Amino acid sequence: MQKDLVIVANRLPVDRVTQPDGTPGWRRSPGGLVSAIEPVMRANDGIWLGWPGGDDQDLEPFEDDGMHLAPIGLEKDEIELFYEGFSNATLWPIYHDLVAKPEFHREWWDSYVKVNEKFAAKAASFAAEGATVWVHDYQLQLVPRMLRELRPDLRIGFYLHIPFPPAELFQQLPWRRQILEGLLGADLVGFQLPGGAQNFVRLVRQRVGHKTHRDLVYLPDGRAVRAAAFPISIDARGYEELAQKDSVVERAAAIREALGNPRKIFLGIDRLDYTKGIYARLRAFAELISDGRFDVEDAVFVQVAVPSREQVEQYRILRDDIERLVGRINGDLGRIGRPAISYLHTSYPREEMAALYTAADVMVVTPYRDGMNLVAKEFVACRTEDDGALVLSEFAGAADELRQAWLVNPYDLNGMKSALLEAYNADDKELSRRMKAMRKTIRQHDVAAWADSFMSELGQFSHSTHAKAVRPAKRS
Ligand code: GDG
Repeated sequence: MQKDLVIVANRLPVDRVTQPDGTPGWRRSPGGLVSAIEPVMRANDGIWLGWPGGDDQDLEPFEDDGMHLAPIGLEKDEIELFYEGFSNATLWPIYHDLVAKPEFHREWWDSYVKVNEKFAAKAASFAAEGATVWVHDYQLQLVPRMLRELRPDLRIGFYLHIPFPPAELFQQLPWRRQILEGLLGADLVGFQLPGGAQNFVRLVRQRVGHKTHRDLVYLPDGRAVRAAAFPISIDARGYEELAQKDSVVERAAAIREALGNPRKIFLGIDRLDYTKGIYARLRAFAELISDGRFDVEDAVFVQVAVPSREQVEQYRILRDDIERLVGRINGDLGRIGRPAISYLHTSYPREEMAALYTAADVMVVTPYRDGMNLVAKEFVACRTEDDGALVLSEFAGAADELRQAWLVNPYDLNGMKSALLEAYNADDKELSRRMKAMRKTIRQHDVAAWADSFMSELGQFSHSTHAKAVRPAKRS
């Protein structure tokens, strides 16, 4: 089964589930990436390769709702060394400003190389002559070069979903050169922001010694690699429609009611990750109550912390820290039936997410560093009445586009307190002016535009006389 378009990502867009009759099956995992890439895949009869989660080994390619998917199994030790280790405890902290201390272990690196080889070999076997392969994210940075060696005829794109760090941090990586060379196997390397692309080009010049000019890297073999920004987005129209569904509107009212109809609801929704700044934002909110600026009768903070990477030590410590803080704040400041913080350690269906976005008055997104942050964009898309306030970290990629948010430095507690207070007190006219502008931006730059611009840029490259043009997605 050879295809003209191959998507390679760490995860498949489905999760393994046990069906009501006890047999194993698949459930589509929600998310912007799937809705962005699905139409391109359909238009090009593509296939998506990735790990389905778990340690099942002998899974065959299959079709799910018209999409071709090929599972790549990871062994138990690979999950521990490649995924939890090198990907999530070495690369993730280095690429996020050292918010946590990265660990360097040679056996983690060895496993990273081995798993990247496995993904590259699988991609090579599914790609037709002159096919386009789009590799995703920090877990697979060596795949472009490995794949290029196996299949020089392919057109290869790579997209990094997280920030690409400045040279001063990246240089700490004992395997920095191999990673840069791995990425240079691609024709087009995409980043969230122009700064990431610039960091990459500068590092390639300094560390690998290739000639560069603006966003181009010239390789000794005559190839040129382009590094550019393609800020990812969401299915804005899909969220708008969801937020207007009767069931969602009713559910939003029920949520407000269940919280005791306070004057203002603050909302945070994040994967439980130390980059997201959950702890500091809850402290800022609690201080506003103890300072007498908010009253628990008038204001409540709903924090949804979606379980994430629970096998990694730092994530377990973070969970304990946050839960201790929430307990202390509620114990000190709450009243009967009126906790200051309503804390939920769980994940929700998309409809419930939309109801929360609609029910909230002030959305608080304060990561220390974030590639983009789709939650901020989803909140904006759901505010079809042009109301609601967004408090957004300057260090989230989304801050480049959502300039009308209350932008904050998440390390500055007093600054965050002022922004929360201003957002709480803003009048309707001010809120509407800001939200209108943000909604316009999100509608114009949606995820379909993101995927189309990456694919059409990648379509400029060709290494084979058989190379096929990538067809743009047919969108409704
Ligand atoms: C990485 C980068 C970049 C969350 N909880 C639930 C749920 N979600 C969905 C959200 C949103 C997505 O997950 C989270 O995306 P973010 O962008 O906020 O954050 P990361 O997971 O860290 O993603 C990030 C992104 O990749 C894309 O390139 O923006 O910077 O770190 O779509 O809605 N969805 C459902 N239930 C939940 O409980 N259904």
